[in-house]
Amino acid sequence: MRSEAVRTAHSTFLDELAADVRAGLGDAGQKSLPSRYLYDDLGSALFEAIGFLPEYGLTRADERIVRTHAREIVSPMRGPVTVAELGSGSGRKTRWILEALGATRPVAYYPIDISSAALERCELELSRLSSVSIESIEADYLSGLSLVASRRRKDERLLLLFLGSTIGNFEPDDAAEFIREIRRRLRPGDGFLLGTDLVKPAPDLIAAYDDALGVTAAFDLNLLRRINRELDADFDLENFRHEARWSAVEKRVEMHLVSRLPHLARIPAIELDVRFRAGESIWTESSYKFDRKDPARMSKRAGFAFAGQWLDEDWPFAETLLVAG
Ligand code: AVI
Repeated sequence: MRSEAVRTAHSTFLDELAADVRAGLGDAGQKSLPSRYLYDDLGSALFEAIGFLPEYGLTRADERIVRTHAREIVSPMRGPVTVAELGSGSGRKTRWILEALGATRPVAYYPIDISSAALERCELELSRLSSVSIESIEADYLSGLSLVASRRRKDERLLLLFLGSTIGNFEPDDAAEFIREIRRRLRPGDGFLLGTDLVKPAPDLIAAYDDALGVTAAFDLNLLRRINRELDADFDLENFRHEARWSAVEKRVEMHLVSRLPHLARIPAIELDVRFRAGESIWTESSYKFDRKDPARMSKRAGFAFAGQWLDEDWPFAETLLVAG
């Protein structure tokens, strides 16, 4: 039964991947691929490694803020609390929030992720926390959140965590819609902790997304390797180089895979041949950066009120607490 469900899920995934690859590479104009496909098992491991790079301060800043201010962050949450997290990550940052809440009451924690490997890692990291019960939800963010919201008791508040500036990987309109969808699933008084990476000097941003060791380049190129594996394509990784670009106007870092020479790649599973000119790129990710006031502004329109903000000095980053109105 379970393996049947897994097979169905995998074929749905393949259909979506095939449609996205066709849409992104099949037409003239800027080629692109959705960044969510960066995270297969190897991609997720490479992203973990990125968090340790000296050039990429984001993950450490996010954890520093949560570690330093956990008690203040959870202080508006009175009574029984359920914590849900979109994207379980390694669980390292969440530990501080759960410890702060768990010091005074039992806490139920629901990490939500489409990757079972990520959920397992998170459970392992947090399994020894006393007074915290963990139940992993293997689902996309909004379905997982609906499930958690429907399960909690009437008297339980929900604290939703969306850390790591993953919101920055959404296009601005999609981010606004996503926050509205989140609000629809919450009740007045529920908390929403949103992590956002702030704008910083261009050279720091470029270095963060094009590190000297080449880990981010490997993370980016692995996307083509994944398409080779899943769709039987023949991308030659040697034909591409990774490039990070900063657009000050759009306030975003873009990751591109730039073709080094004119060539053709074949994707037989979708009967597509993709022609590249020298210098032509596949746009693989946008990472939007924010000003301090952006999180409250974006969330206000969705029905959240500002309840507090904590910043990191070393690597400009903001953790913003919002309360559903
Ligand atoms: C997951 N996300 C917030 C990362 C970011 O910084 O946009 C993904 C990443 N891409 C390259 N390095 C890290």
